[in-house]
Amino acid sequence: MIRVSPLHAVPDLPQPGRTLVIGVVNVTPDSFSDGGEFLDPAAAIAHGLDLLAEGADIIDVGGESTRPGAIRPEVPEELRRVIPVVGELAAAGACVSIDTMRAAVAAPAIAAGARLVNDVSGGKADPGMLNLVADSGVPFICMHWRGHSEDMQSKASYTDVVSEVIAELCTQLDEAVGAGVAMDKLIIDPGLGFAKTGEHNWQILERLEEFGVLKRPMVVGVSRKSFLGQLLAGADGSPRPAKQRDDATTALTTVLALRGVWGVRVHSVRASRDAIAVAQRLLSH
Ligand code: PMM
Repeated sequence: MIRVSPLHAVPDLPQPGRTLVIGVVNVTPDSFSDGGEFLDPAAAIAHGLDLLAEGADIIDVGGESTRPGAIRPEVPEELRRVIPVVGELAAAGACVSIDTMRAAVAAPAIAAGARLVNDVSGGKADPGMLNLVADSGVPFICMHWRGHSEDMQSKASYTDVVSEVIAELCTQLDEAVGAGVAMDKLIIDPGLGFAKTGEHNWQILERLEEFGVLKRPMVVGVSRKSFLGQLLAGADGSPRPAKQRDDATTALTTVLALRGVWGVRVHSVRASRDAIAVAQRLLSH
């Protein structure tokens, strides 16, 4: 079996000895699969508690949609969306991750109890982010990123997507370490769908073990993404709707767990836990 890298333990985060499940709570009006459902903080908190009960190891709370073409919220609006949700879920005992590209959101989120920063720009969108992460000492998900959602798909151009994403991630990791972030707190993410076509995503998934050269634990987010909608398109060519992509997400979760990824970021937590249990059983001998 080809493995990405051993299941690293990341300090200060859960260490269940299997691939972690990161449950998604999007407190946004416009995320592609659940936009508007959890914009009310009370609904978002209830959803986070449901995901916790289903077995999520980490709850990832985000207030900015990153769907292609999305318009960014102002900082006060992003704060209004996420801070009460982070605070309540942390108080309920959840390990909470804050999904933001802004230091001005990450800092109060950490103060409210977030234990991990998930920055889809990997520190590139906000010059203050890496210093904040270094100073606060929390682990950091460093995702491959080429630009904001409004025009990122125009940057989906590669000669060899896998080697270029690895090289660019390597630069992003160097920047983080240069800013003072401890190497053992860094988690990588290839950023599927971010400045990448469906074909690019599949090539990355096929060659995931090449990311082992970076020697960091890896998170992968495939859940309900549009390349699965394309794969499962109907006879008329129309993509499968986002909410009907969970079975394919679960199939990929099994593959990712067999390859030893550190974490999967998913909307459907129980199904992912089941898939990981199957993979774990197969890996145990
Ligand atoms: N994808 C989305 C949002 N945040 N974070 C990480 N680390 N990796 C991802 O792939 C990722 C992310 C977009 O998906 P959503 O709108 O369903 O949350």
